[in-house]
Amino acid sequence: MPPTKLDALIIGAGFAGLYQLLCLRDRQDLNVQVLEAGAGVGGTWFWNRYPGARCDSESHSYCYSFSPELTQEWQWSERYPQQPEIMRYLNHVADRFDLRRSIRFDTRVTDAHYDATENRWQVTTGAGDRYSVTYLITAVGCLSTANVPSITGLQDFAGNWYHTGEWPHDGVDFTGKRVGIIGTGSTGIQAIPVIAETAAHLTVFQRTANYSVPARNVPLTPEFQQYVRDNAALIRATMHSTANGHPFVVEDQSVFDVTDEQRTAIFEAAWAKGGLQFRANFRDITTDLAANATAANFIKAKIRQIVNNPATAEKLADIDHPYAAKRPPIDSDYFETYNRDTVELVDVRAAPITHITPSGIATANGEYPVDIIVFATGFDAMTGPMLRIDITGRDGLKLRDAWEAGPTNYLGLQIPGFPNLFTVTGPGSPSVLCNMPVAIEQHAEWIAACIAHMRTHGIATTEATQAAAIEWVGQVNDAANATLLPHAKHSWYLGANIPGKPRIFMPYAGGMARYREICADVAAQGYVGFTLAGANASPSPSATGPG
Ligand code: N01
Repeated sequence: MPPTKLDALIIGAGFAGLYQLLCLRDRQDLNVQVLEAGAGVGGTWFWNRYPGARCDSESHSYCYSFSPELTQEWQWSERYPQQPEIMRYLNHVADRFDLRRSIRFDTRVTDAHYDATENRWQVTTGAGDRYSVTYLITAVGCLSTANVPSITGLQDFAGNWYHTGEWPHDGVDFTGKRVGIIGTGSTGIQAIPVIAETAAHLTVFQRTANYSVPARNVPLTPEFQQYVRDNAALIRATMHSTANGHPFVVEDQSVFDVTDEQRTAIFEAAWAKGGLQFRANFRDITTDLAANATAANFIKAKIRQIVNNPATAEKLADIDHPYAAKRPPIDSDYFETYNRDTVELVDVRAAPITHITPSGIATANGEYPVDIIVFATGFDAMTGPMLRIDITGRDGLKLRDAWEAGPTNYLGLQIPGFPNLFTVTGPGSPSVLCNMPVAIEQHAEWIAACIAHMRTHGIATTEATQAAAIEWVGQVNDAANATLLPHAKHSWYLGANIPGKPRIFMPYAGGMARYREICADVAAQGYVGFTLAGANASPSPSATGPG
């Protein structure tokens, strides 16, 4: 069978793939297909069905904003949307815009290689189906490759074990079970209180203690829902003007502009309000160690106040990194959960996990019997979802070789040596440091505009130059170093959670608003930093990207 010929192929049907499809199929009338490994739309939300799975962005901002009609007709029920509600939303979007007819589900892309003679990408799926496409767009998500640590003995464990990112669709019944959960990142912090509600006993294996601020989730009032409808344009403008794409603005004051009493009052009010904007009360919490320490110490004091057992409180408050240097979790009764008689905290930094036995988890301090193990151990983030596809670019260059020392790309959008391959929210873009739908809409629109430009001007290939990519990686490093983010040595932002992964700060920390401007300038200057080639293409004005 000859391969199916398409203008564009999109890998993934999450937030990114759905909108990219709409941008290319409905606005440019291209022949587009989406291939999706899951049995339905949703991307990360299709797989992450663990107990307590909920978005930490507020619901009225964790959605598309490109369609005023969609915004007006959809109504969120809670301050933070739960996984099933996000799935209902994305299914609604798929139906409303008639996207499903262009998506093939249960179809995993295994291999994509660039054929220079035809200037096409040849794509193969797990079932052996082949596609030949002009533009290849990966919308594979940043956190879609589950990391199950290699711990000796897991294969002999007599009970069941699960990774939160590949959760069974019919759920897991913890009633009467002894459960062990490994990991206290955002996921573990969401799951632990919910699992503790039904488990007979829950043992939490903590390697790195973590900050968390109450989410204060509540049902949305009709007044707030009306406010969202009436102020959609303002909310969108705010999200587009801020560094992190959230609908709140970081206050332009230093923690040292106020007295100790005033600062405590501000932190108390933020703690009572809850949510990710805890860090937004002062401009220097994320950039200055001394300023950060005031927020960190406030949260540590809260932990000691909430947790009754002083030894447990000390383990929870013994945090080795600045606040928000790792992705800051928000929670519903996380620290309170340690006051249950049935919940136990084990410090596996002090006494590491040595192996798994048929009946439990063994540490240097002894064995903890469990019937179920939950791995809340995160993901091979950002590069993992790309590298598990065998991608080969120009002259046989494998992506895994091009990225051996860490991801090199330009604006997080294109990789030198991989013409006409575009990545949505790849490494080098703000993505995970931003409210994701905001980052995704900007990327999908930029990519669509680039493809439209190519078609209008008879350009056959667009490819990031090596010089622009190297310069951009420098900017990504500089942006990270201007913040406290690199101070968290065990962070997945740095690839530090995966043994052997190069330690490179992956997302762009310069802020979404700044990044949006840079990308717009690059396009306005005739795609500076990209080589545009083809019958009518004029050469790129400069080999390097924006300064
Ligand atoms: O994963 P993580 P996550 N032995 O990598 C521990 C997004 N998210 O799934 O810190 C013992 O943050 C590891 O310990 P350490 C969000 O962007 C979004 O929680 O490496 N422990 C850590 O405690 C988030 O940042 C939402 O020392 C081991 C934990 O496992 C990202 O997903 C909700 C270990 C992993 O934490 C990832 O969060 C939830 C081992 N061998 C998540 N290996 C939303 O709101 C790992 N750990 C949308």
